[in-house]
Amino acid sequence: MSNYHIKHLEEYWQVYRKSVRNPENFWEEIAEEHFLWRKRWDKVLSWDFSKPEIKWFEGARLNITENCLDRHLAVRADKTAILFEPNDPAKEAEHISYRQLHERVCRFANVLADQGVEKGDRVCIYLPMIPELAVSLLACARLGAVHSVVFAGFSATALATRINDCDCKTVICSDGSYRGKKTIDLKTIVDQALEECPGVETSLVVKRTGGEVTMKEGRDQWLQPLLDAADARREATIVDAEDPLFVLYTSGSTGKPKGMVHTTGGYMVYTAYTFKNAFQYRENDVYWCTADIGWITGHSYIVYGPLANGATTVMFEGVPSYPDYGRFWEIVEKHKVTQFYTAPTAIRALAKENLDYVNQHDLSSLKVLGTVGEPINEEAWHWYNENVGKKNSPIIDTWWQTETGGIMISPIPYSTPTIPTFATLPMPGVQPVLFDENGKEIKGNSVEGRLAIKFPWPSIARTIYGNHERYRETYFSAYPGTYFTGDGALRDAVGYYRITGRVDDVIIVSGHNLGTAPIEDAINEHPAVAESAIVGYPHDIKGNALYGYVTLKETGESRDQDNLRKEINQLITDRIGPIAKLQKIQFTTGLPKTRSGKIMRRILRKIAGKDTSNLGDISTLLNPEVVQNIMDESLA
Ligand code: 6R9
Repeated sequence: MSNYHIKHLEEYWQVYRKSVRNPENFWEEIAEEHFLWRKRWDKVLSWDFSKPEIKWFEGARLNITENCLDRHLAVRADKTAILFEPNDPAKEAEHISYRQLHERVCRFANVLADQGVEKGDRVCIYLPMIPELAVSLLACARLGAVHSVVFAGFSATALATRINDCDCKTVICSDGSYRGKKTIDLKTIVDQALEECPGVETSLVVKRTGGEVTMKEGRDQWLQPLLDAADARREATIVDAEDPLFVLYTSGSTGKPKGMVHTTGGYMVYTAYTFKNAFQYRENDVYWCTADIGWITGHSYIVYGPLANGATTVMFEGVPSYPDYGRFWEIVEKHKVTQFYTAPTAIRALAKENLDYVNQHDLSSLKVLGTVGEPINEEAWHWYNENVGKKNSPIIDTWWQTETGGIMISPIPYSTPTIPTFATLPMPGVQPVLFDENGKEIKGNSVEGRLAIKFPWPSIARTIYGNHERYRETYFSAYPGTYFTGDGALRDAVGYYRITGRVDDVIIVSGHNLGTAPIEDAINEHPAVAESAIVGYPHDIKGNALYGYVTLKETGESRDQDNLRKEINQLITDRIGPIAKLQKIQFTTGLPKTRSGKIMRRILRKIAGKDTSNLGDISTLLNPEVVQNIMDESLA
């Protein structure tokens, strides 16, 4: 167990040095000691970042659900695996034990198998944060089927694109969902999406709200009767370590979303190891991550990482503001939560409210506080530290990505001294490097550059579904021989990392990655729009908000601009989802462009952020006069 649980900084450095000296040995020891393999690997790692090709634990055979469920039955069958806290605070929380979860997963897997789902098939899951969501991921994994979860806030068009991109024949959805006071009619969104998805043969519908739905004959079936009739046992399908476990979409700076493919063995080892260490997880802890399972954070740190460790993982259906802004803290108190993991945007939103919402609750059970998704600003960090942690719970600012599968840079709580806004030190086995704009590595400390990783770790995504060339181009071409993250970072005098934000056209709004290109495409569909450009600008709660510059085909004098703004945001809501709506829309007579026709977003970003004192070099602009017009009419 020695290298599984890090207990102090000196030990961190020992483990880290060892992990970098010989990563294969390091991960092999962990894989050997802590997991159930049906067959041992022939080779720990083979890799070539130029192809790119990465294989961990090649030749090994396993099923991840045996690791997350079956093996716990002998030692903790009656322990709560999932603690489900419903949207409605008046309703009882549901404690699902390992035994019960195992049974529910087996039944669900049998239902999927009856519907013809086989190893390797992709299954789309579009569900709210209810236990069936976690169960459906595991049921797919039980069969060796590949889940593709789509966050249930995405629109019908966005859902259809994702279903078609990885050819799902089966969709798991619900009639509706509860979010605070609202009830959302999810089935109608699915029905709309499926009109564009000729390949979908079956949809299984979970009854959650009891709202009225239309069930399409021959395609849609209620899930519950099928579960009731299914056998409660199901042998796990044994797969190769490098067989895909899931596809999860993330925004790119251009083009359609990228279906990141994660495989089984390495993903399991890395998420389990990082869960245990980054959260200093112990057997009787109650761990809560507030993310949605529709994002990577939920996959790795609500489902797989915690369950592989036999942990109790809280799943919360609702929102932080319902019935009031004390909901998170009420849940922490009620379930005596020990590790709490959330996003900076949630912290900022709660910090705006009356402190009584926090102080009314006993938060003394907390031992570790985590954040993820975007850089945390200093003010939010201090608020979290003082009011939630009472300066007694270390904050782990965890940096990672959908592509990395697990936490890459993070303090080890109670070992690594923390500094606000610093993600601090790499996890064992992770080798960060910084590059300058000319592609030269920046060595030494007190430096800033673009963040890349120079050696594979077990949970790195292996490809983009159906587009390996795009995978190579996006991540392995900028700095040959390394994985490029798309983020900027600085390394301080002692070697701590601080992530400074995206260096590409991805904008992080309330922790959600949004590519500018698909939003601009949606806007440009409006018949009155000639052209548009989206940039991010600083926002108190969301971190960044979206500012859209839109030029119209005819000058807008005669048009009702407010109405146009509404129509544009409606188009974005329909094509992508409400998370991508623009906070501000400015109609302009033109967009600043280089002679080669590229929009100079750098300038637009400065204007949107009210930072116009130094616009930098605008001499390469084809139309410098529009810059003054845009500034004069700026909404900022
Ligand atoms: C896990 C997750 C990835 C992007 C990433 C970076 C930003 C995530 C961060 C952070 C600063 C942190 N990001 N964690 N930036 N500090 N602790 O969020 O995955 O949705 O793919 O987003 O989020 O810019 O590149 P994903």
